Amino acid sequence: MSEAVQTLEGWYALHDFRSIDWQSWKASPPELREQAMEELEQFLRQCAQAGEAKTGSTAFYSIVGQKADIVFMHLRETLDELNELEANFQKTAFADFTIPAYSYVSVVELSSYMAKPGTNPMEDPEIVARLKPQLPQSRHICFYPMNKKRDGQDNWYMEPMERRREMMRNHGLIGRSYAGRVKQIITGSVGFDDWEWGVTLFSDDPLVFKKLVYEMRFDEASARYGEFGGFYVGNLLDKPKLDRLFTV
Ligand code: 76R
Repeated sequence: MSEAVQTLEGWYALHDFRSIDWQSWKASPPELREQAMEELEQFLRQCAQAGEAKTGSTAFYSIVGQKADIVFMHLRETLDELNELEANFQKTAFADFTIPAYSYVSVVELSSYMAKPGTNPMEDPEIVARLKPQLPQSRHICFYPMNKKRDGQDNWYMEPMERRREMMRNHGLIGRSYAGRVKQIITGSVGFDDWEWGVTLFSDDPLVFKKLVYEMRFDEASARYGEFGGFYVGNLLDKPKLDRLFTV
């Protein structure tokens, strides 16, 4: 049996994708729409409080294309809190105008392929900050789930530790060449959701997503072993954009 890599886990993650029921939105009276927007903003303010208290973080983006219209990405200390957030949102008047489109449950994960031996990673403030990250307010988000292949000769989980470490080193080198232009959050979802990892990228330039993901396709860890689900890409929903989006 190949040796399993040790992983460190941080905050639990929920990516909650919704579509807007535009027909109902356009047909509803202005007072109801106003009430809905107020309750959405109140929900977002509650979410922001977790960030201020450093007990979590929430990002809110619009999604381009027909897979969904908006996404909340929540990071919290427990799965229970994620459940509560889901319910709190459902209780808002705004939620009545949304249709669930997709969701993803995972936990922020760092693997130890590159860990320095003999050190306690939980004593390293940099590592703790990566396990409990404040989500950036970058202009764009990109999310997709992925697996490492288990198919005949191409079985990641049968590769010896040293081979996987070597491949992850090369993967990390490509990633690092994008430092400052992209922030990546890898969340593990084995046992939680339909794929093995969620990949969430933040950048001010959407072309960085395309170039990074493309370059990685040529790297063995992705070229031989990467299997990918649907890609979701979108734009930061700040207050002016939010108002513009829902004005009819
Ligand atoms: O933690 C580290 O920084 C060490 C290096 C590293 C690991 C162990 C690293 C760096 N990643 C690691 C693990 Mn990654 N990553 C992805 C994708 O589209 C694709 O082909 C792959 C999707 C991207 C875009 C990306 C970006 N990474 C992982 C794992 C877990 C594998 C396992 O445990 O078996 C997955 C699934 C994964 C996928 N990675 C980086 C990046 C970037 C930008 C970096 C550099 C980070 C930095 O140094 O700041």
